[in-house]
Amino acid sequence: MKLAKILTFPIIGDSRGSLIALEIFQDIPFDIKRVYYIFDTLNGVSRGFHAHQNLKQVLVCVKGSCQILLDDGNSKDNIVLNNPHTGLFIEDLVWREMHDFSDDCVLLVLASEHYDESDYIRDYDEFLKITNPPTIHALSDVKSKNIGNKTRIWQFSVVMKGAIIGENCNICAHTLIENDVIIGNNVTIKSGVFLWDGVRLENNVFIGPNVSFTNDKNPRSKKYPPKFLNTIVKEGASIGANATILPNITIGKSAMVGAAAVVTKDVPDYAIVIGNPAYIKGYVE
Ligand code: T46
Repeated sequence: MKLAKILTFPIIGDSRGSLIALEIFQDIPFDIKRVYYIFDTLNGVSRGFHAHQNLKQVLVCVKGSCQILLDDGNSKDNIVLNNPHTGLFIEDLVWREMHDFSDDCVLLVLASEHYDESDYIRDYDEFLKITNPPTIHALSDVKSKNIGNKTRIWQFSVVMKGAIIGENCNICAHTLIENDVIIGNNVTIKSGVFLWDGVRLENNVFIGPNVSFTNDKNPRSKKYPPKFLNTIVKEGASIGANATILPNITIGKSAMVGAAAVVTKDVPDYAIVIGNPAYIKGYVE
């Protein structure tokens, strides 16, 4: 979707010159409560760097030129405003930056609300949180507040309070994530996977369906080790369906664990392991 909504205003011209009239709800798609203009901007200065929660505006460069960057948190658009008959309509929750003002630039702004500093979102990370919140299915039980932007958590998943999950992850239905678990960005966890205390998944890791993690070498009912052993899956590694990963193991960067493999020792970076016990069959390119 193109972010820039361009309005073209009719020019009423005669032998004396030109005139443009802007009427509410005819040329401007909202009730105008405020008008301001930006001019004499110093060379090399940029402005804006914020979004609004509830404010619609039309920007018209009535003299000179400037460049406007729009960003809705997912895509960006760059628009050059350089004439008085073009308006740029900016809706709520769009990050805007104004660059490259010409010396003679006069930027007229028509606004739908009175000035209200509390309506500004001036922090870009906060803006991304608002525009790209995690999607948490109503049928999941998610207690953690540490879940990154754009992450999706599906039905019948349980995520405990202490778990930390990065951005843009996909946590499929029927998964369990305990407290002492850290998951990076862009991680995929397929259904039937339980991540016990001590599991660490770095960015871009793929965990196939029903992969079994473990965190205790001598499990006995109601007897707990002082600390559960860590399992570390390094950046970009993939683990195939039904593989079993014994405790205290590191799976190296971009390594590939075959389906149903039983991993009993560390897997080097880029190694492909298969079988029970898993052995190195080769290396990924
Ligand atoms: C926007 C872009 C396109 C007021 O007191 N009343 C006002 O109506 C405005 C717009 C600003 N101010 C004060 C607030 C600041 O102390 O003027 C100062 C400069 O404002 P700001 O730094 O927000 O200016 P820009 O050029 O970065 O942004 C302005 C608008 O504020 C904003 O809503 O979308 O132009």
